[in-house]
Amino acid sequence: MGRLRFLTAGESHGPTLGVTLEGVPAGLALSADDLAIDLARRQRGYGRGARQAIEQDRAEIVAGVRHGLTLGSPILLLVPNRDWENWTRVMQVEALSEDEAAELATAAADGNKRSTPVTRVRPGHADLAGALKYGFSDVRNVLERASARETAARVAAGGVARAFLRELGIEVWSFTAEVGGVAVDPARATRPRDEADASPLRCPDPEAETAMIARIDEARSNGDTVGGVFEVVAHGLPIGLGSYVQWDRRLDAALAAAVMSINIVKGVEFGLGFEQTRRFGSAVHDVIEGRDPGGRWIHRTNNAGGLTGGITNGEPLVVRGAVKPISTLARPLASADLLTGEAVEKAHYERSDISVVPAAGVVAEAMVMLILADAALDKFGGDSLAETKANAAAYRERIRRAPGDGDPGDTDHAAAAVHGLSGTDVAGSGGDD
Ligand code: EPS
Repeated sequence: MGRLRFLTAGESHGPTLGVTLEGVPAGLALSADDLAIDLARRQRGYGRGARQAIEQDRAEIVAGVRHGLTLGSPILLLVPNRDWENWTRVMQVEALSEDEAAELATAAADGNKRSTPVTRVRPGHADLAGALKYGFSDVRNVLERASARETAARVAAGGVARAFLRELGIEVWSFTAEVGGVAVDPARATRPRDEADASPLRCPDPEAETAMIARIDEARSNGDTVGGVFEVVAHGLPIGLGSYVQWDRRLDAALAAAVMSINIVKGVEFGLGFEQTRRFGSAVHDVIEGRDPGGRWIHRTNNAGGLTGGITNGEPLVVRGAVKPISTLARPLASADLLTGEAVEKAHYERSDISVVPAAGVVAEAMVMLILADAALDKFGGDSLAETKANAAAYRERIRRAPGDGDPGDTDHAAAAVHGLSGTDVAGSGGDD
């Protein structure tokens, strides 16, 4: 990310999560209520765990906004952990006094799980590698940050990106495409977007959703967990975000990294994805039908998922993420003890979710929106929203016309012929020196 940057902080049971977001232009209307919508969507979904009954995530805007408008300065958002009040001693920021350490030790000896150092590492979690890497003897020091609770901060930041992208006519949403091997059938995906979003699994296919719920119930009754696939879709993207000229400017690469960074995601695909490898080229590539009277370029299909050569091609962006089953199991797998190195019958368990595919989709929306906002700022610049919007509008107007029709934005030889200039002169005329 270049123009838009963000970093989160916070432990799952610490006082608060936080995120600093820098690069948002001045003049964007923003309120805590706007951000609360996606935060609530992230908490929902059939198969979520008991923690979500404790939390009511809300981001407090503590910097970067004045009188409801962004200032162009870093935006700081805080999402307090309500559960913190149950963990104040275990997660205390200050060094423990002798009395406090003794109090924790006594609680642990009395069987209080929270107060007991975690040493039975969970297969599939960051526990073992994290503890060894950082030299911890209590895995809590790892799991508090490795927990997907951190994604609430990302969703808060994603809400800012959503407000910005809306100003540019770009909308992003997601749905649950698969749970435990049960997939949405596009022919039965009849629910309109709002209805799908409000359904238990945020799923457009009611029949598939019923079968997905049965898979989650099956997992729950076996003390198990189950994964799936989400799909994120972005509409309203102009042709030309990202670039083919350098590896780190390819938008598909940035999006894949962003989605892959979500704790539970194990794979990312665009459009037809891996299915492309099983077909001939003639059954994969999207025939270009030409420009419609409104100046929009039409592809017959969207197998590429809205990106060709690392650049948006004007079709909807379609990104899917593979969600692994959560690694904290109510019926824990066998594992080993970090301190003794010996096998134990059961890994650590406190509480967990059974399935988080709908929530992971909301987090992926946030990550996609942050990357798209960065790409839009890279393309259109602007220190104020008005400036960004004017630049974006001028660009959209230009690409509605054919290259070579004399538009000052054109730089190729056809344009040079119209202007009666040499290629060299045109290249020079496009610069601002
Ligand atoms: C999460 C909060 C966590 C977990 C979950 C994500 O809360 P707690 O640990 O207090 O139950 O429910 O984290 C994991 C699935 C994990 O493996 O770490 C949340 O708010 O999303």
